[in-house]
Amino acid sequence: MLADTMFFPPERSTVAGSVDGLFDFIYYLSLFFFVLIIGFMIYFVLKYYQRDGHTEAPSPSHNETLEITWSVIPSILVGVIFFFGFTEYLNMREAPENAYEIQVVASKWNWVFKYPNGAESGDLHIPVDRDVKFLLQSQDVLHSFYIPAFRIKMDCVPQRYTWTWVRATHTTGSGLDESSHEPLRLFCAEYCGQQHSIMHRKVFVHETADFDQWVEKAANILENNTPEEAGKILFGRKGCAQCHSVDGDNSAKYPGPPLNGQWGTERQVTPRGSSSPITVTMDENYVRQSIRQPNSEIVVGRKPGMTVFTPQLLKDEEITAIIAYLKSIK
Ligand code: HEC
Ligand SMILES: [Cu+2]
Repeated sequence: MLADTMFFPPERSTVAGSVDGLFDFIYYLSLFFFVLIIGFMIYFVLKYYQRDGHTEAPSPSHNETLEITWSVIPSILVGVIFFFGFTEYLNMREAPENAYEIQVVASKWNWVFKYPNGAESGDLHIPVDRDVKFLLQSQDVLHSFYIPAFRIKMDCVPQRYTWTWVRATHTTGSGLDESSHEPLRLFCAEYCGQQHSIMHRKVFVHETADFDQWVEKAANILENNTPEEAGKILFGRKGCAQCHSVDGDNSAKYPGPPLNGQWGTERQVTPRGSSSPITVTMDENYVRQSIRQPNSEIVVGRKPGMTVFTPQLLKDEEITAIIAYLKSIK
């Protein structure tokens, strides 16, 4: 079909087929009328243009048959589009009962996914062939939760809840090793400020058994791993990796400085409200402050823009684990 070959990734949810069907219907209908109307226009121009020896015919004032035809046919077509669009919209609005519920919290410029057992992740993980409801929230401005392969998109609105749901039809791979998956893409589809373009994440669709195992492990990162390993997982899940490279990549792709090989080194920072930089050392308290109050001191040569990680977003024990990880990366 046209929609999923030209405009979208392959269909991966139960609603994708009808969304694309309606898209294609509207597209081909428009194409048909475009060709028809332009065709008649060209034909009339050639037939009736003003030239020597051609006398102007009086312009017709009224043609009832024609007028009824051009009112009734489009009305029927618009009615058909409305019927299919509206029934599918209603289906997409209301999640089936007993859907698995994932909370989605959008913020500038991060996504957090929270699962019923307390697990949290930065990339989205869902089971295949199961209704999954997303309860959406925003901590600051309008964001929009958009997964093209599922053909779902819904705004995340500050101060209120919105929701959408999906039933994925294909897994993205098997096992818990993320490198054996070909994840789908999730985007923020509402321009939300300076770093809007980093608000994209991966979507993993698991076999049911794999998902159960994943969500169980994810709920207990700190218990099931050494602090260093837990810190590495959190660094990815909490969105740090979107803004900081750990391989020295200092390009504009990453708004924040690279964080490998920094432990114990000195840097120049400008305290808020001051114009003269001071020298600080990357140690435990500096990292903690960089996370809790990123705008209190700005690294010289950088712009403010780091997410403020409140204790709800990142617990104290999690900062400790991230510190262990930062110490370990050379
Ligand atoms: C939205 C992008 C963004 C995210 C997400 C982000 N940071 Fe940052 N970070 C920055 C920017 C930009 C700076 C430099 C400006 C400043 O000093 O605040 C920075 C600075 C830092 C610094 C000081 C670096 C130095 O060389 O002195 C540390 C440490 C740090 N971030 C750690 C983290 C950790 C840990 C996380 C995840 C919990 C994280 N950041 C998430 C953008 C981000
Ligand atoms: Cu956004």
